[in-house]
Amino acid sequence: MKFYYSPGACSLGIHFLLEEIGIEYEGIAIHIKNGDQLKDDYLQINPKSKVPAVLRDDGSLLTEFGVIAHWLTQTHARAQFKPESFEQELRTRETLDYIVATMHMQGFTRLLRPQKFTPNDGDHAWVQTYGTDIVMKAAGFLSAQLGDKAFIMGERMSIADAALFYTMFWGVARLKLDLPTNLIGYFERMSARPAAQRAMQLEGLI
Ligand SMILES: N[C@@H](CCC(=O)N[C@@H](CS)C(=O)NCC(=O)O)C(=O)O
Repeated sequence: MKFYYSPGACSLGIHFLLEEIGIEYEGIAIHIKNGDQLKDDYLQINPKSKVPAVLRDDGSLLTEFGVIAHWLTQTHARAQFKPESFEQELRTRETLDYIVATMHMQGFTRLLRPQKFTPNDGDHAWVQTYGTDIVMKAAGFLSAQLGDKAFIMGERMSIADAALFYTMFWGVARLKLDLPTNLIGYFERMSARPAAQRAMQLEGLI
């Protein structure tokens, strides 16, 4: 399979998952900072012009973080990531979707790319403050859910950890936000895992 990512983008969570599961894949960097996602070569592969994306061996493309994570774990690591019950599966997906759709898309995007939300440079600080509020509110919920557990859904890793890992890479490592201490500790533990180290090295982040 071919895996399309941009260094340090949300695709880092899928990169981490690929390394954690230990699947063979070809990683292809699409540099968002150079606008590679909008160039014809990539648009022919993924007209949505986003990463992450996975081109499967049957030639079909999968997009959307949660869907890619779900497919990877179901097809390549079923036992390791098998939810204990349907309720646990639902709660895992609820957590992942909250991290990606709210914390990332609504919060971090405002913080990191305020220009996407206003044509006026003078409004950037306001947009970023609003984004920070969204991130911190989400961090409060996630901190309470994590408590002193090893992973966000309990003592076993789940696909929601792939999402929490990349958002904490932004919040802790990149932006150094004043986040709850258990989330900072979580990021330190997760980023020390060999799979996280490999993913970050491959993306040139460490
Ligand atoms: N809904 C998509 C969102 C992915 C997304 O927003 N990716 C960003 C990088 S973190 C991207 O490709 N941005 C390129 C752009 O906006 O032009 C998903 O869940 O995978």
